[in-house]
Amino acid sequence: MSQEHRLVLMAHSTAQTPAIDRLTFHPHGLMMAFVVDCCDASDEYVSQATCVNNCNELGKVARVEAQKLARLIKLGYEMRLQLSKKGKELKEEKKERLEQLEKDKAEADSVRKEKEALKIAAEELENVALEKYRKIEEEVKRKEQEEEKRASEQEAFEHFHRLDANQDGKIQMSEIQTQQTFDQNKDGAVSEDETKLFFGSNDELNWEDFLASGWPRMKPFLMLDKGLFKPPTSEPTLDSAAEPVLESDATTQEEEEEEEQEEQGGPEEEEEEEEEGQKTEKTPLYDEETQQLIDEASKARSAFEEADRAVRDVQREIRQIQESLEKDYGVEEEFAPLDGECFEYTDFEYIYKLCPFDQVIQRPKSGGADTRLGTWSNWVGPEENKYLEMLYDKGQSCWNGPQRSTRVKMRCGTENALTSVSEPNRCEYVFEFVTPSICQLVEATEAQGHDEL
Ligand code: MAN
Repeated sequence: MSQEHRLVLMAHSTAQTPAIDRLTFHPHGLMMAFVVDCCDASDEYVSQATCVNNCNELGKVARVEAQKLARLIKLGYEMRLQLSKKGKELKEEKKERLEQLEKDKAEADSVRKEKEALKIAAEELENVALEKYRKIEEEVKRKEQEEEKRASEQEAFEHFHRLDANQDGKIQMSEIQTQQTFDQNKDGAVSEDETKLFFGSNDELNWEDFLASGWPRMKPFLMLDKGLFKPPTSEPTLDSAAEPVLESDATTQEEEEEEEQEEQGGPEEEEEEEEEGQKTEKTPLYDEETQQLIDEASKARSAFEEADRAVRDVQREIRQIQESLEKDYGVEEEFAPLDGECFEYTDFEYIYKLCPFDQVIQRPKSGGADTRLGTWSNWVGPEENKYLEMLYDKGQSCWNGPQRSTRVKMRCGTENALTSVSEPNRCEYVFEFVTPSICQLVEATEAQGHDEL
């Protein structure tokens, strides 16, 4: 092989798997050299290539680099030991906390049970005391509904008489046609077709038909009109409003509208006043004993809710700790301190956020919603060291594609950092994460890639 380009691996994170395998020096990673190898040149003779034996230079460069890397790896490894120690401590703390929480849970359960019994008892007493008030309330409500019905009929009655211009007790189409309000297409005239909506198959409407079908259909037109005009300046009485209004041909549209407004404004205001009067009547004032029972029941309810919340809080914490204890933080717990931290990497378009053992997020720099690129699944590195790669899956679905997922390749380094992000396939992301947690010491000879030296 002539001018053989050989990757000289300076260090291994494990004997088998290169942790530092990039062609460039990365601030967070470790270095790897790209060497034109004519050292010894015995293999180059085969291809008869011109090659100067550069063993000495290569040896020097390689030795310096190897020493540098060996130092970094050693430092990384020492950090890993610390992280592992911390991870083991965290695990112990979690176990202790879990034990405590199990006890707290038993206690919280019994408090909750006690508070529940007190609440049930207090509510029973409250219920009995409130029963008589409920009957009063029902009666008030019934009266209110009756009153509403009466007021609505009264309003319909007033309009019936107003529209019944010839006062024959029936409303004819011609009487409706004088009312501009019903000019639906606004062509200046109320056509027969436009009146049909109110008459259905009838030629005229008597009071019963008007109340049952004509009025409910007319009311929206009158209300719409009402909203268009100025509110009345004088307050008409119920009596004057109830009087049927005979409209002469000479009445201008404006006058008609004003009259209409006055007619409708009067009774409605009266209704409001009546309602207000009923409101005070509606809220029953409880007698002292009942009020006391209500207060006691309220207190018992609050105490129960508090106890219930306490149980749920303990349960939540137990679940979180159990989930955490089930996570694989490495054989020596060396990855445990990463849980709870997040690391960012910014490219042209996005800020990527890796929260180890939790989730991966993509945030557009220009603003907008985050996209979940996956949640923690498991370690998926090669058989000899599964801790070299993490998988985050079940992320947000890709348009017309799979659910997003992210693989995180772990590199040895002396600090934790997300050092690169790529999307080799649409919605499949590959991150590189540098961490001391993956650093492992190797024999000095293994760190020398150049076997000829
Ligand atoms: C977004 C981002 C990209 C992804 C496309 C797929 O723009 O999540 O990373 O490739 O959606 O449609």
